[in-house]
Amino acid sequence: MTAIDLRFAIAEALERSRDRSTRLTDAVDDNDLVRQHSKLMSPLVWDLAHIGNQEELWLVRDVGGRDPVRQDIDELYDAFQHPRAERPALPLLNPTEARAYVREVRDKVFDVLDRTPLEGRKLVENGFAFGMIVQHEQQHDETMLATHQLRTGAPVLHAPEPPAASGERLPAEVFVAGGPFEMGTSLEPWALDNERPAHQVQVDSFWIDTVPVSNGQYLAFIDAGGYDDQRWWSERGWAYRNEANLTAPRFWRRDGDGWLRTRFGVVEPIPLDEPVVHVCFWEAQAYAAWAGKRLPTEPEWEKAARYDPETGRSRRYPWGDEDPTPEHANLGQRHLRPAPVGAYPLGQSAYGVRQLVGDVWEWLDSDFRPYPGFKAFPYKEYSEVFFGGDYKMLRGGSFGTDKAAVRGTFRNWDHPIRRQIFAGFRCARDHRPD
Ligand code: AVJ
Ligand code: FE
Repeated sequence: MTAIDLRFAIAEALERSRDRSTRLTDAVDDNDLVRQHSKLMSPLVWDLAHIGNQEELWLVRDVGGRDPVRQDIDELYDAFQHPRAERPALPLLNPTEARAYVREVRDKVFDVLDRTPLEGRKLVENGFAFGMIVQHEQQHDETMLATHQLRTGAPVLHAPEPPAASGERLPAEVFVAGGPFEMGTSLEPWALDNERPAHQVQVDSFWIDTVPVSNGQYLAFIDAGGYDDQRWWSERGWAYRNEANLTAPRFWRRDGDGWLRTRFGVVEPIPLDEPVVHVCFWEAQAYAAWAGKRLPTEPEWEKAARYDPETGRSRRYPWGDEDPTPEHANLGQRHLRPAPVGAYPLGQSAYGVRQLVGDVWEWLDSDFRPYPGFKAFPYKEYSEVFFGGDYKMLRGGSFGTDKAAVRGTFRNWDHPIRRQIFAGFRCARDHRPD
């Protein structure tokens, strides 16, 4: 890519993320922007100014070497200074001020982008710092989308329906032969520190589901009394099931003999063929045990997603090396729900596994740890401070993840009890030749 093409691609990605932040914050009134819709989330106006503040810190001050725009507010928007529950009580910028702030920062960033050579310094090589900030904004946009899902009231977001299932009869699972594969990346220019470096990993033979677990399958687990049967739950999972009195995915409620769910303000019957979403790790793990299976590990997921057994190479995405298009995956909030299981035939992996990228994040039975040779870059607070904590891995992105913020190597993590994120799962099992 030439320097001009790279600058153009950066500008396009910056604008796409800002259009999305604007849509998510303009959809509600000022009252709604400053309110806390859930203790788990920040007020939307905090996310907006925090997006601007990170952009100011990295692109205006560090990359651009410019004077601060608003040094006085750094502390308010430092996620490590104030837990989410405290944020509404802070003297935050009001919606008008926050909008003016992100605009002012962005104007300076476009000027920095025009004048900074995108080489010579690791932080800017291949536009990395700009890519990091694009991903940061998109990550917060997905968080804001989750806040929208938690708010009550009439629908304010609208989008067309996702594509239908392809209608083919797919095998329930595929076999992945044991052997080494290359996990992670040393080449992907905008990959974040925890995805690096590329390294060989030995994976034993396993089977993995062709598609994510559907609402219909999950309902069978509920109907079989799965929530009341301790056999399927791990010790911590059972304790949390009891503490939180879990009986169904978040946002579901009983309606006579059936169930309804609320999705961005719309109350609707549960679509049986759609991947289940808004379950925590413990629920995913219990379902898998009930089904006689288990959750995949992170190396298994990445091998099923990236490895091409014909060439022995790991691809950038399940379908190959091309960037995602709307035909490959349900990404970018183009739709406000996952597509039915079996959709996106063009997005399948070399093994024929579908919907690994997009639709729902997938819970995995792996903890968040660094790869061998990991180096924090450019700051420890993105990944390093979370290694070894009480987190489970999530892969593949959801319908609310932008294409800039997910890849075959992209690693996400969250506490195993979290249910407001757009996470589901698929199952795997050991290969037992006999
Ligand atoms: C990587 C999605 C877990 O949103 O908590 C945003 C990303 N880090 N701002 C999060 C992040 C700093 C992070 N996750
Ligand atoms: Fe952040």
